[in-house]
This record gives sequence, structure tokens and C-alpha cells, in this order.
Amino acid sequence: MKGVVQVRSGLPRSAAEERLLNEHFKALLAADERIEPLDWMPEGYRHFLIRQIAQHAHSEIIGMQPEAAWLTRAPTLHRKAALLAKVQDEAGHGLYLYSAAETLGVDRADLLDALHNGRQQYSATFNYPALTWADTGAIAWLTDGAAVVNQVRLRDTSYGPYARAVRRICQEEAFHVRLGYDTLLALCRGTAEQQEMAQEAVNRWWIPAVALMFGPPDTADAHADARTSAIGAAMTRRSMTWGIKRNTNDELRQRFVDNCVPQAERLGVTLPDPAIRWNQDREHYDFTPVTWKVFRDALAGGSQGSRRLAHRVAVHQEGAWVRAAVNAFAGRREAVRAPS
Ligand code: BYC
Repeated sequence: MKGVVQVRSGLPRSAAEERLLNEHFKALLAADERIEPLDWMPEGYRHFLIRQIAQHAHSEIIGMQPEAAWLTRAPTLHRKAALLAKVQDEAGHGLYLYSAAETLGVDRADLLDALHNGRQQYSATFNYPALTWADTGAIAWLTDGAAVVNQVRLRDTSYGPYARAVRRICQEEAFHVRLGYDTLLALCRGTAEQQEMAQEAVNRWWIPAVALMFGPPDTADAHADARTSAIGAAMTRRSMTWGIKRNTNDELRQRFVDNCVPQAERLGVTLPDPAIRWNQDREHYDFTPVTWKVFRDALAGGSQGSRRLAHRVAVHQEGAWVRAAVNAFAGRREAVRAPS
């Protein structure tokens, strides 16, 4: 079926042609084939993808900050080397994703502008502070653990460049989760003070992970802003019809909790939710539902939002000379290659 209809968007077309292209797009989705950059796609699909991939990329690069703050204070050389590799991986994830977004016809500089001006969002998870070394463990175990659960399903997402970027990201995230678990395990096997440090970090990162990494609840409740939740539900439905999302937010959240409980038991930490218990009938762990109130409180709960963005903007400005050098080099290479 591939290659039958490959068009550049933006060309004027008749309604009949549009219908044909739309039918072909739907047939590709139904056959579970990937949509590639030169395939025709509905504008809504393109916009939805740009929004999600950009938000994803922004989260990766802003998400470097809480852990990076501990690079100069890592307890050993090995811990520092591993954390450095992890933080650099997050930068790489941002790069894969900005590249994937660019295949949809947007410019990386514009996306970064939108992040810096607050027109596009990043995950509010990373507005929470990393107060002790143990937070690096909790972030990697819980937020990367949540990211893996979410993104393993995005490997099958319908847009080819996004799916391929996510596949690579997942391999690296799996290492991050192990690293976080290992960092916490060392503390949990240490002194009473170290165990307490691990527990407090888990207490701090549980809600940002369980509430924010999976997005809002699937259904409206008494605390839902009716308009937002209706729009959210409609967007989830469209996203699933388009094969972008493969599971609902709450399905993935449940999978995450089911993964975490036995791991927490092995670590010897308590997940800060008294409602967690095995439910034999459902064959899942029960936990306090992430209602709209829980979600909104978590969105507002991080204290570092303005600091994260200000730091990001300052780093971008400091890096202007690197971008100028790269552009100058590319220009020189073009000039050398151009026939005289
Ligand atoms: N924070 O869009 P909706 C990582 C907003 S980083 C702030 O329907 P959806 C890592 C949302 O913008 C990778 N706002 O949510 C890096 C919208 O508001 P507007 C993170 C949020 O699509 C470093 C409104 O709520 N992973 O792994 O159902 C170190 C309605 O939400 C958040 C991805 O990005 C939030 N968290 O679900 C460690 C994966 N959530 O725009 C680790 C790809 C929602 O209407 N992304 N809002 O004003 C996704 O799967 C989905 O976009 C999300 C959100 C699950 C994040």
C-alpha cells in the first residue's frame, strides 16, 4: 500500500482528491502501517503530533535540570559518571524528538521559542525540586519508570519518525530506571539516615510521577473543568483513532503502579499512598485515583517552574555562539561544494 499516494502538502487540491487522500490515510492506519513525512496527512493529525512531540522534547531537555543539579555533588566518581551519562541521554532524547518534529514542517528554533515564551508546555513533573542526592534515584526510578510505561506503547505510534525516535529513547530509559533503582538500593542498604533520605525522596516524586507523567484522568469528575475535560477526552479519542496514543492515560497509570509496588517492597520503601493494596478481583493494585483535583494540585505543586524556564533561556542565550559557529561552518561547506 505504501508509495501509492505520496504527496507534498500545501498544493491546491479538489475536494474529490482530498477525499481520496483521506481514505488512503485511513487505510494506512487500518493496516497498521507507519505514516511517513511525505505521505499526505490531515492537518489535525499534523498539528496534534507537533504539539505532542514538541511537549515531549521540551520535557526531555527541561527534565535534565533537577538531576543535573547533583552532578557536582555525586558521592563517588562512578555515581557521577553514570548520572552524567543519564543527563546527557535526556539531551539526546530532546534532539531525536526535535528532529522528528522537523519532519512535520516546523522549525526547531520556533519550537524552542515557543518553549521559552511559554506558548508550548513541558511536563510540570520537572518543576519539583531535587533536594537531596536520593532525589536523583527517585527521579530515575519513578519518572523514568513512568516514561518507559508510557513510551513503550508510543513505539507503535502511527507516525514513523516519532515511533523510531521513541524506540531508541526507550532503550536508554530502561537503563535510567535501573540506575535509579540502584541508587535507591544503595541508600536503602545504608544507614538509618540514608534510608530516611531515600524514603523522603520517594515521597516527593510519587505524585509528580503518577499524576503528571500520564496526563489528566480519562473521565470527568466533580473537580473537572467541564470544558477542558471534554476537550481532553475528545483529543484522547482522536489521538487513539489516529494511532498516536495506543492506551488511555489511566490504563498506563495502572500499569505503572503495578510495576512499582513489588519494586518498592524489594527496596524497602513505602509508596506514599495508603490506598495501595492488591485487588484479587481486578488482578491489579488499587491506589488513590488521580482525579482532576489531584492532577491540578500536582500541576501547581512544583516550586521551580520559573527557575527552570529562566535557566533554560539563559543556557540558550549562552549557546548562541555555538549555533553561529555551526551555521558559519555549514555555509562555508556549501560555498566550497557549490560549482564555480
Ligand atoms: N505537565 O494534553 P492533555 C522524561 C496539560 S520526559 C504539564 O489532554 P495528554 C524524563 C496539557 O498540556 C518525557 N501540563 O494530556 C526527562 C493540556 O493543557 P493545554 C515525558 C500537562 O496528552 C528527564 C492539559 O493538561 N513524556 O521522560 O492526555 C528526566 C490536558 O492534557 C501535563 C512525554 O512527553 C504535564 N505532565 O497526556 C526523567 C510522553 N500533562 O495544552 C524523565 C509523550 C497534561 O490544553 N506525551 N498537561 O493547555 C504524552 O504521552 C502526553 O502528552 C502526556 C499528557 C501523557 C504527557
